[in-house]
Amino acid sequence: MSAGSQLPPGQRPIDDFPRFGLPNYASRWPTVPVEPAIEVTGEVTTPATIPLADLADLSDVERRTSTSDFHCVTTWTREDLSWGGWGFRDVFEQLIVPRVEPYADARWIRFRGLDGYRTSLMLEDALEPDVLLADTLDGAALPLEHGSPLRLVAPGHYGYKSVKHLCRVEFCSQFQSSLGWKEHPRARVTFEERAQRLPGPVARRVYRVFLPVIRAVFRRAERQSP
Ligand SMILES: Nc1nc2c(c(=O)[nH]1)N[C@H]1C(S)=C(S)[C@@H](COP(=O)(O)O)O[C@H]1N2
Ligand SMILES: [Mo]
Repeated sequence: MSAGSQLPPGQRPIDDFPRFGLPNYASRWPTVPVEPAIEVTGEVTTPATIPLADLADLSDVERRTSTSDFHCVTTWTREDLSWGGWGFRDVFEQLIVPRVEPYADARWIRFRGLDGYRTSLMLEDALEPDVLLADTLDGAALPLEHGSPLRLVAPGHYGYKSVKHLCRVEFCSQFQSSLGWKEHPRARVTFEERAQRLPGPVARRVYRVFLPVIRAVFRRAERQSP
C-alpha cells in the first residue's frame, strides 16, 4: 500500500519494523539447523520431511518478490515491506500435495515455528495468491529476528498468522486453537477479526494499552539476541 492510502480499520502506521509477537516468545531465539526442513504431517496419506534445499531446486516454481503491508493485531502497520521467496500456493501444488496427498477434509493448516509458536490458517486463506514463504526481506537474507530461515507472510491476515522460522505444516480437519482467545480462526484485517469472541474495535482498544509494554519486552530481548 502506498503512502497516504487508507490502512485497514484500527491500524496506525509505524516507521520501523520491530521484532514482535507474544511476550512469552520474546526470549525464545531458535537455533536454525544446518539443513533446515519442513515436516509435513497431520491429515495426510504419507507424512514427509521437505528439505528447504528442495524449494530452491523446484524447476516449476519461480521465485517471487512481493511488496505488502504488515499488520500486527496490536494496531501497528509497517507499510511497503518487500519479501522474496515462493508463493505458498505454488509450493502447495507442486511439492506438498504430490508428496503427502492431504485428505480431502483437511481444510485447515497449522503452522509451527522452531521456537514452538503455532497458529492455523484456513486452507483457502493460505492459498490466496499473496501468501508467501519468504527467505528474503528488502533484498537481503531474512534475518533471525524476522523469521529465518523461512517464514510465512500472509498480508491479508494479522501478523500473528505469519509464522516465523517455519518448521512444520500440519493438515487438520478442524480449526485447532493454539493461542486461545487471541487467535481468531481467520484473522482477516479487512474485517477486523482480531480475536475470538471480542469484537475488533474492542480488542483494538485493549491492544493499544498493552502495545508499549510488549514493545519494551521485545526491545529487552533484542539485547540477548545470539
Ligand atoms: N515463530 C513465531 N512466529 C511468529 C511470532 C512468534 O513469536 N514466533 N509472532 C507473531 C506475531 S504476533 C507477529 S506480529 C509477527 C511479528 O513478526 P516480526 O517479528 O518479523 O515483526 O510474527 C508472528 N509470527
Ligand atoms: Mo502481532
